[in-house]
Amino acid sequence: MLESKISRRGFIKASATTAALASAGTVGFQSWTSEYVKAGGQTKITEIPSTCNGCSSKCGIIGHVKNGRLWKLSGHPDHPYAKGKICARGHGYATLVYSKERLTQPLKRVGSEKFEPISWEQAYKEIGEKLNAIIKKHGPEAISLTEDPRASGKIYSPRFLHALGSPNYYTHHVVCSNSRDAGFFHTLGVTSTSADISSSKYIMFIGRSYGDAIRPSSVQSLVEAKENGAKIVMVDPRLNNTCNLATEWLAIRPGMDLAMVLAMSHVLIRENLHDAEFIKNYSIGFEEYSKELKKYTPQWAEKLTGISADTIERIAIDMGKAKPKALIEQSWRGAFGCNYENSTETGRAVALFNAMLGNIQQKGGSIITTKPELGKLDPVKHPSPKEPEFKKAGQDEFPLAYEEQGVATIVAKLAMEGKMKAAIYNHSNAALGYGNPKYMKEALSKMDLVVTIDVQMSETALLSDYVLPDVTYIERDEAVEGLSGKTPGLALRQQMVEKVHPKTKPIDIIYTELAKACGIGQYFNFTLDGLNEQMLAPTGVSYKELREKGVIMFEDKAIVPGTMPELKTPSKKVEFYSETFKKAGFSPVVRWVEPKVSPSGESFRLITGKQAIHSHTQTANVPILMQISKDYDLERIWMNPARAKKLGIKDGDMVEVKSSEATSKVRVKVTERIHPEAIFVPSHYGITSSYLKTAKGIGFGFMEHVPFDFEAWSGAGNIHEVIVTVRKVRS
Ligand SMILES: Nc1nc2c(c(=O)[nH]1)N[C@H]1C(S)=C(S)[C@@H](COP(=O)(O)OP(=O)(O)OC[C@H]3O[C@@H](n4cnc5c(=O)[nH]c(N)nc54)[C@H](O)[C@@H]3O)O[C@H]1N2
Ligand SMILES: Nc1nc2c(c(=O)[nH]1)N[C@H]1C(S)=C(S)[C@@H](COP(=O)(O)OP(=O)(O)OC[C@H]3O[C@@H](n4cnc5c(=O)[nH]c(N)nc54)[C@H](O)[C@@H]3O)O[C@H]1N2
Ligand code: SF4
Ligand SMILES: [Mo]
Repeated sequence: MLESKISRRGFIKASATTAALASAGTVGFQSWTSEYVKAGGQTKITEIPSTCNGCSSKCGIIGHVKNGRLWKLSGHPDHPYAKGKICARGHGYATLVYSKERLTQPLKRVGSEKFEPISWEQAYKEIGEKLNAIIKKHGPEAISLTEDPRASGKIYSPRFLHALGSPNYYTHHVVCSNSRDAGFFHTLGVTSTSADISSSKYIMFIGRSYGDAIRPSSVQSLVEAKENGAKIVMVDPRLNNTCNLATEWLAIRPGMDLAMVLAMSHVLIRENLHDAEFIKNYSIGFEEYSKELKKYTPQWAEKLTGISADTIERIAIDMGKAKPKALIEQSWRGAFGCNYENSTETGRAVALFNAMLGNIQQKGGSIITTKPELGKLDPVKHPSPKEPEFKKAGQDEFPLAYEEQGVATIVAKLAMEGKMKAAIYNHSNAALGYGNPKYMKEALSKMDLVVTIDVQMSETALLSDYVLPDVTYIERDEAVEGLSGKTPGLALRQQMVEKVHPKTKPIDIIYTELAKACGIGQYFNFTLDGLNEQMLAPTGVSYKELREKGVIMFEDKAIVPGTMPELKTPSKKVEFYSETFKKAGFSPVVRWVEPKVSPSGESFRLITGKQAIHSHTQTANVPILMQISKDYDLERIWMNPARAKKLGIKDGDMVEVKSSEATSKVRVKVTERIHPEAIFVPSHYGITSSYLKTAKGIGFGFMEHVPFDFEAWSGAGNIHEVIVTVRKVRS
């Protein structure tokens, strides 16, 4: 079996360089700021608590500001994700504020990739007129807005869109966790659980890598679990950088995780190791599911997964014995967030396996988190826009997708069909990262209006009619953020330095002013400070106090282990059998589903994942981070030596990667750390915007090879359903 063969040698080979990067504490910050900090005279240092924008974790940070310039950052000690530390991206990304390649003024497109600067007034006037003309001709349902939701965006963006009468608000989850979220939501009533890692005795990770896709506190909790003697099983076609902390690596065939979880569930019931009491009290439909599970034996799963039946049996039995301090971590994107036709069903099977262990709300188990009650704007003084009269586009096609997130790429499909006429992108590089870039480019070109709000000239901005320059997170205040977790809390992003470019504006101002130009200004008759005061009202925390502290946790409201909340599923219980799935035309109990495509002996499956020093496309142009990629050749694709040998490919060779969609050239890292069937493409290279000089041309554009597609259950992008061939070429 592959697992034992590669695991022993792979463990030894786990790269010291990348592991060191994963835990980097500081990046040389002083060197780049020193030229800005005026020497001599009085040095004034202020410390401002805020939140990082290096990735969606939004860890708490403290900005140390010297004479008005950002000097260094440290982790906020009270923030649950930071716990006093931030990662290398957190340090490096902050250099963006002083980058020479930022957007500095509003732009209007005047030709292919050609822009001219315009005033804010002109931008608002023209965008307002165009939006209103589209609404008049095609109705508000022809308008959409997509973003990576951050604290202010979450409030301002949907409000703006609803004021225009459109429900079409989308998030980036379509290429992140739409599948997992749909699977979990219809099973447990939440799109994700949290995991009480540090108290757990047996932890299985399925395609989730704390050591690469970093959140500082997650890494710390895993170290604690390891020190407490927990068993840590890593299921990944790749020996990722968390494997340094693992007790076992299972090099599964990509796309086959569902088979493994079904077989483990089969063993749990066969061995009578499931928590019958929990199942009786808190679930429905267990009988139907256990009947379905009879056929999913470990021997059946061995053929699909490449993991031996003995290993599957042993792990399921050991987890059953360790329950409730045993869990399959809820995962995020890697294995079943958005990748395969079977990903929603994998999400469901994982949630149900945890339920069978009875680990929900238990110490060392899965946690349904709690969040603080925040106030809303006073409805008399600040009336909310009416709920739009239409359903969000995509809801009919994908009724299982979590409604608040939607299926963002439906915008592109409808644009191709001539039904979507306007798209606003805020804090989103959808044209490069959400779907096949060629398809996205054509779709965007078919719309009457595309507006992008960004801090740099992203690929999406390049395809837009108007580009509006946001200030960076170092230069702005944002709305109050409610933190959900075992303990609920509050965090606040705050301005650290004066804005560097006078013509940039934060989105609360952009939406407020644009709303006026659209004739919907009455819905934005409040200030950000006023909003924050009202959001904080029910919490008993004053705005002044939150501004001073940056993070406030409500320890007295922490979840008490063992107390089961009422679930937000239709039955209010864990659903082993789902009427919702049945109504949507799917099997009400989880069944085995094949991935859409499979590699032959000659071809490979393309898979992707994070590197500790980059966040999607947004960090690629940060010189201090990209230099690490260059120094360690991190942009190379990974290939197994057995396959490389057959193809006459050696480490460092240049190869051509060919799929149904594209042909690319890139260098190879030949390593035993990858399953022979897979090619791993690190995220996120292949930047094509010529405005991003540091990043352009380095590495490989993964999404270029991904056919534009939707997973049938959740609408997710199916981004690992890609087959490629590889051959050696001259460099
Ligand atoms: N450094 C960094 N950290 C980040 C981010 C970032 O951009 N950069 N972004 C944040 C965001 S938005 C997200 S969603 C999370 C994502 O967090 P993760 O999901 O943990 O991150 P990924 O690296 O995308 O995927 C994790 C692992 O899944 C493996 N994998 C690929 N295919 C399969 C498969 O078929 N089966 C199994 N079992 N494993 C597979 C990959 O080899 C990879 O090691 O990271 C967050 N943290
Ligand atoms: N190959 C590959 N592709 C992936 C993934 C992968 O692992 N591999 N991961 C997927 C995942 S998990 C996710 S979540 C998505 C993420 O996809 P996106 O959410 O689109 O993330 P980015 O590609 O980083 O693009 C973010 C954009 O926001 C801009 N931005 C940054 N800061 C600000 C700001 O303060 N204000 C404004 N207005 N804009 C700002 C950036 O410049 C950038 O253009 O990518 C997915 N795509
Ligand atoms: S994990 Fe790193 S990049 Fe992400 S928010 Fe935290 S410190 Fe910033
Ligand atoms: Mo993500």
